[in-house]
Amino acid sequence: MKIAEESVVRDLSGVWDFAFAEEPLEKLDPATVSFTEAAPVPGCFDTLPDHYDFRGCGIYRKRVVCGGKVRLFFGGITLRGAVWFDGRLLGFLEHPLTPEEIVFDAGKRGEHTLVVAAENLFHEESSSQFHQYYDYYGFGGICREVTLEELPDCYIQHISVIPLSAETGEVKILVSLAGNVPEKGELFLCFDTQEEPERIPFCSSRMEIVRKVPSFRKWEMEHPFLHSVLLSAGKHVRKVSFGIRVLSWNDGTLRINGKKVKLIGYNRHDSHPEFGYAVPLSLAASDLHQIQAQGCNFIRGCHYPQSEKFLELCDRMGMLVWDETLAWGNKEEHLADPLFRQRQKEAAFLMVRASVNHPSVILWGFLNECASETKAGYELISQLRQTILAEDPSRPITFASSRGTKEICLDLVDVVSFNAYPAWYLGINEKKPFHLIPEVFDELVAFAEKKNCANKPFIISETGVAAVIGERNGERWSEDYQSEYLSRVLEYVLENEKITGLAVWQFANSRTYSATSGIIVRPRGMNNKGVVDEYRRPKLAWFTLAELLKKRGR
Ligand code: ADA
Repeated sequence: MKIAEESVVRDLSGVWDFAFAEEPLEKLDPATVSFTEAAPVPGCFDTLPDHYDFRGCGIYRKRVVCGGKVRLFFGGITLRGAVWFDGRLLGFLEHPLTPEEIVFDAGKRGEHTLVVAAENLFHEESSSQFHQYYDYYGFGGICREVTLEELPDCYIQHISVIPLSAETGEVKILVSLAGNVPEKGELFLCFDTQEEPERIPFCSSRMEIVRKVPSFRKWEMEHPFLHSVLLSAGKHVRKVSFGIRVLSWNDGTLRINGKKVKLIGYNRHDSHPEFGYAVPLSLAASDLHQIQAQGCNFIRGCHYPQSEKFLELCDRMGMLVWDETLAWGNKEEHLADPLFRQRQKEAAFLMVRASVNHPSVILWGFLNECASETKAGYELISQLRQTILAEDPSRPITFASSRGTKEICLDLVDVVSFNAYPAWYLGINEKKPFHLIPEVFDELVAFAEKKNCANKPFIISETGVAAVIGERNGERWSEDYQSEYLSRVLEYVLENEKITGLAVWQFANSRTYSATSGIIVRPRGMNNKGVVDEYRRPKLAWFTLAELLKKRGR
């Protein structure tokens, strides 16, 4: 017996009708908008010549043929979104660059009008999820894919596959059904390595199924083998891919299928001056290939959830990823704000839900460099930990701290991660304060040990210095200074058993703003700490690190 093919999910990418308005989302009435332009989806409207750097709302319209119950999926909208169907407001999308979906009744099958507005205005109240001061540019648009699926009465809402054993191939499959779920029914399940599907009776909308994948192969960095499982409930059929790899992290190291790994790689913004956050998949693939060919195995996806397609590439290539919710340097008043908290928890839930089946994701993170030395920080971090654990207990949890020895949340993480910039923000009165590298990092390792974290892996989640391409005078801002600094950091990490990972800040220069509080800190409106520039032209450090990694057999 064969089970039916996967249900059709339509990708709505392409050219949409477009209009720009200065009003905020709440004031928009799509009925009064005249759509005189066209714009690409995915795309960021403020990278297009006619609307370059504009702040307001990009309003996108598409006619779609559908009916009945419909699921609209948005891979990532910035900075906020709203969705109308035939003029009816379906809801707001409040989580920038985070996968969100809306299920609604589309009425009679036929042609309908879908309008999606993406607003890139800054809101400075403490509940806001994207503040102007964040050190990455607030591009606006429908940055990632939009898909549409017509759903049957009872449908599969979510499937997560948690690998339990890399020895036996045992996995736990969590399935949730939604819509008009019958009191009793039957589910069909079929792994890619199975001939005949298995019938599984159900009497609830949530099921937990533990099975051994027949004739399984492990997912390993060198052999990233993927399995899939097809599930059908009535007329709805969904398939998900997953990998069989088990993580462990309780002896001060990180292990994949029992093997110790040293994480070496980069922070990478999924952004580009010409595309904003709508980075073409081929560019992402080229970045990953370069990084892997250099001898690295690790990407910290800073500072927002990574797209499904990016993670799929990483799954296939055997790259390891730290995935985190969108945030940056949030202050105590943000962390204490009930709405900010609620949205961060929703964002963590949405991120884990969307990406839980990607074997490449080996760490969940959130709240980069927040006020984690405060009580409000402690409370929110603890709540985020609970939110993530409830969805996925199989991966370690971390966040990048910039609070040094003032940090108070280390008991809430599985992996200790610190961002530190010796030789850039520190030692500014010295010409080459490279002696600070071991001093600063040894102190942080000792601090973590003192806080009873010796059994937790330790990661340098950011370190780097800026270099303006072409500048070769050996001083700060030059390629030589960056090259020397990063090669010393890399040697230090490779030599040091206590350090499990390094994510250099950063792979490519990324767009931000020139000034913070009126002081010019980011020449050209770029964060210039990339080892390649924003167009991926390598700086000296790129070659130095490649050589060093090669010499170390990586
Ligand atoms: C921080 C932050 C990064 C970037 C970096 C820098 O550590 O997490 O996003 O802003 O500093 O370049 O200063």
